Amino acid sequence: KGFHVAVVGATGAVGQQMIQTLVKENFPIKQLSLLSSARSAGKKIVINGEKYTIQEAKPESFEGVDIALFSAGGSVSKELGPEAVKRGAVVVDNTSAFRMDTNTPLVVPEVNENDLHQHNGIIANPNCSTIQMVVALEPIRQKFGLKKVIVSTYQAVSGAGAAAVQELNEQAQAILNNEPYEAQVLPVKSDKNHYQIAFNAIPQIDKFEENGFTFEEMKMINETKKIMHLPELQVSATCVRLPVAVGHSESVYFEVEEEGVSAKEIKALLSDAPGVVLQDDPENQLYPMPANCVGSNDVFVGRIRKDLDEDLGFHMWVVSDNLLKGAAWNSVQIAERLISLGLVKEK
Ligand code: 11C
Repeated sequence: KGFHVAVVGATGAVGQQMIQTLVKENFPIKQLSLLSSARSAGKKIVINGEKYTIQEAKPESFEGVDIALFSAGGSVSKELGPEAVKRGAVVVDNTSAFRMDTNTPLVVPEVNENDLHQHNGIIANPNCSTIQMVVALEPIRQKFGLKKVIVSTYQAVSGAGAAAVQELNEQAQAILNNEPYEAQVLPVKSDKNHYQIAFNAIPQIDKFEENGFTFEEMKMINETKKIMHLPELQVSATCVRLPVAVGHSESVYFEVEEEGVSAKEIKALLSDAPGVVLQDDPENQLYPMPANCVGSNDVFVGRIRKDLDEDLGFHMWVVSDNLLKGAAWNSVQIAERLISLGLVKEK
């Protein structure tokens, strides 16, 4: 009894976390198919004492699959997502392939779970930096309205994959040893230039668009409007990569619609919000930091304060494990909600 679940991209940074999350959450699994590119096929991994061989992902791999979690890059999702749907699977896709399609729901359960009812076989999992921000903003929107958001991010290298984490580690070691090290992965593997990330900060995540924003910044802008159902919301983002392995941080400035709201009211709201942990006690130097958030499914919020000039404006600091709430946990959480809502059935 249970579901036939497939993980596509099983050897990647997010895929590994998806498998661990399925196990940790006791997901009702009848059969687990671990799929990847041909390059990683044949690798063996042990889960709960049971040995699994990674198979190459092909259209036929999805025969009998109920739920397919994809995190193997946009082109794999574009090619194989519809093949999985054709064979009766519901796809939760953690790439940007379908996020902005009008007939694909883009879901963060704490914010827009009801959108799951509109799915046509594929549900998109948003970008990690968007997810943690909207989890923190949604309770504020519900109570006080939301007019404007300006976010600056401090993002971990694991967002760019396992190779980027390796680059940071090796490069830091090389620099400390006074040895040469040629960057090849960051800021963007497929872009022209590569820069040192160790002991540095790089204001480029993903490639630049013609408007001067990067694709990561545009994802934060467009996805936030879609998830929150606020097409008119003013959003702007600056995304920066830091030499942190796991855990994205964000400085978020937002303006509410209601006048006269206090920081105390925002704190009270967030102390009780789903998926949020409030860590805000400046007197005792309590605020969220990535090193303390790794391994948790929650979104941590602190440094909440009212702007000194703008009555509607507030600042907050938002941190979360980008591989969990930003990716694997949000995907598994979507799958859990699909089951609870009766939107996916065992075959
Ligand atoms: C990063 N946010 O930190 C990216 C990774 O669209 O799911 C996630 C890419 C995505 O580099």
